[in-house]
Order: sequence, then structure tokens, then C-alpha cells
Amino acid sequence: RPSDDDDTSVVVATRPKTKRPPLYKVLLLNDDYTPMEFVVAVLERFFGMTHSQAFDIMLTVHKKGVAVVGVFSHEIAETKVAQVMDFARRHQHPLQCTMERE
Ligand code: TYC
Repeated sequence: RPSDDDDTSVVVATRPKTKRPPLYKVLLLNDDYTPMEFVVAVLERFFGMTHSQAFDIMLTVHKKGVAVVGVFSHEIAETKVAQVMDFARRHQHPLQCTMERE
């Protein structure tokens, strides 16, 4: 209408919604039985580490009990955990690998 004095509209602030997917830490846990060399091989094989990087991370887990070995999308993290758990089981080592939301 010419004289629009009954407009009930409300102006609200908007911002572009660019929500990134959550990331997940993959953790390796220490135990008393898995051989150190096996853990080093796991870190080289599934996490693309050099032997030197893998050895350092393995020692961190051995001394501290746990370490983050990588940060991934949910799907990639799940795959890494499954690969490590399956590889450890096939070699009859009790090595544990888990993931948690960052
Ligand atoms: N603690 C093990 C040992 O002394 C070595 C080890 C390191 C095991 C890291 C698991 O995630 C691990 N043989």
C-alpha cells in the first residue's frame, strides 16, 4: 500500500555459514608386550612416517603411555584405526589404537 505503516518485518544479522567438518585425533596406546620394532613399522606403514619420526613417536608412547599419531577427518581416522587394529591382531600383538574428536 502507498503508506506502509504496518510492516512487521525484522532485520536480522546473517553470516556465511562455512562450518568445517570436525577433526579426529588418532591415538596409539602403550602396552607391555608389543615389540618396539612392530610399533615403528605400524607408524611407517599406516601414517607415512620416516623411520626416525616413527621411532621418536614410538618412544613417546612407550614413556608417556599415549601419543597422537595423526589428525584426520572422521572417515580417514576410522580407517587408520581399523587398519592398525587389524594389523596388530593378525600379528597377535595387543597394540591399541583409538580416535577422539579434537
Ligand atoms: N612398551 C612396549 C615395549 O616395551 C613398546 C610399545 C611402544 C608398545 C608403543 C606399544 O604403542 C606402543 N615393548
